[in-house]
This record gives sequence, structure tokens and C-alpha cells, in this order.
Amino acid sequence: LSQDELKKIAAYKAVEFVESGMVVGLGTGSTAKHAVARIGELLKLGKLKNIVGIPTSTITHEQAVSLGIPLSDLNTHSILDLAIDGADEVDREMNLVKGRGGSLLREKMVEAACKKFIVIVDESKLVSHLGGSGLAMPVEIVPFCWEFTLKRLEMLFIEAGCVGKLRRTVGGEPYVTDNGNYIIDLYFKSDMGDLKAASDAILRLAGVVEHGMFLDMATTVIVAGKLGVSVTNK
Ligand code: DER
Repeated sequence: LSQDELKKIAAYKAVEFVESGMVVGLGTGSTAKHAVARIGELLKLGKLKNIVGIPTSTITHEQAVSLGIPLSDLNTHSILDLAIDGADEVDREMNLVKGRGGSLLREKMVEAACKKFIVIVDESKLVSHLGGSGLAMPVEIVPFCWEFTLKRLEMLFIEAGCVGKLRRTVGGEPYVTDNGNYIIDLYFKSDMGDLKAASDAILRLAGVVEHGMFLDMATTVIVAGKLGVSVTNK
């Protein structure tokens, strides 16, 4: 089974938890894309009715529109029944790293407003501790004096050998999020320490909008692997 087939298996499993009449947060990324497609398919087949989708990015909004999924937003629905989204890393406590697709702010806003947040991953996303994979820990910042903010972020984690990089497009321009902000990707050489303390320290920096650690937010993690698919509830 390819990684994408595993992603699809996890996504379809998550959609089994969607009931007619629900207000559903629609995630962003290659795994969530399968979940959105499946919801659209079940609506078309009449197997799901009266679903309202709350998209977590413009790209998911466009996908949902193309599938005819009725959409709304957090202003209209401040509490959602369920959100389904992927993740870049999942640790044993169901803490997540998200945002390598650039949608972390709207994802966190939507997923924090849900009664249930189902994370869908293939087994490659499972880690022993967040940031330990040496891959990016995204932080959304305002564009104003971004180098200043980048340096302050690095200083926060100087003991962990943290290096920050401004995320750029293939053309070399700064990547701009749906919200008009920039993203600094942080890379750690060693453990960043207590996650809550790290989260609080990052958010205290003026100029930081949000970061990609989703702590104590997931209520269910669905993992698709070579040996099958598992559903774990918090
Ligand atoms: O950027 C994001 O937050 C995505 O949800 C990411 O975490 C998962 O993307 P993937 O399903 O394409 O791996």
C-alpha cells in the first residue's frame, strides 16, 4: 500500500464518524483532501444529508465548493460537532505538529472550536516527541521585521540548537499565508523541552501570530499502517 493509499484509508475511516446534520471542520493537506472528497461523495449518494462544512484554508474551500459541500464559517457556527484533519507529527499523548502545508492558523481556530477533533495520519507521522524528527516546526508571524522575529524565536531555543528559516515559494519570494502572514520554520537539533512552556514562550513574542504545536486538542487519532488501521480515543 502506498502512503497515499494509507492516507485515504485513514480519511475514509474518519468520515464514518460524520453524521447527517453535523457542522464539520474540513482540514487541509493531502490526507484531509481524501476526507473532504469522501464527504462530498456521500452527500452526492444521499448517504449523508444536511452537512455544513467549515474549511480551514482557501484551498479546502475551493475543493469543497467543487464538490457541492455547503459551507459556512466560525462567525455563523462558533461550535462545531467534528473536525477531520491531517498532521505532520503525532506523539504518544496525541500532541501534534501541523502547518507544513501553511494553514495552521485557520486549522487551529477551527479545530479548537470542535467538540471532537479527529486526526488522520499514515504511520509515518508517529514520533516519540514533537520536533524530534528534525523537520519543520512552523510559526506564523507578521511580515513586519520578520528577521527580528526569526532571531528572537531562535534565541528562545538556543539550547536545543534551534535554527529558523523563512518559508519561501519556489520562486524564492516569502510564502504568504491565507491570512497575509509569513511562516518561520524552526528546526531543532535536540529536544525543545516542555511543550507547553515552549508554546507559551513562542506566543509571548510580539509579532508571532500562532505556531504549529496543537497540544491537548486531538480527541481521536486514526493511524493507517501496513498492518491495518487503528482508532485511538483520548
Ligand atoms: O499543514 C497542515 O497542517 C496539514 O494538515 C499537515 O499537517 C498534514 O498534511 P498531509 O496530510 O499532506 O501530510
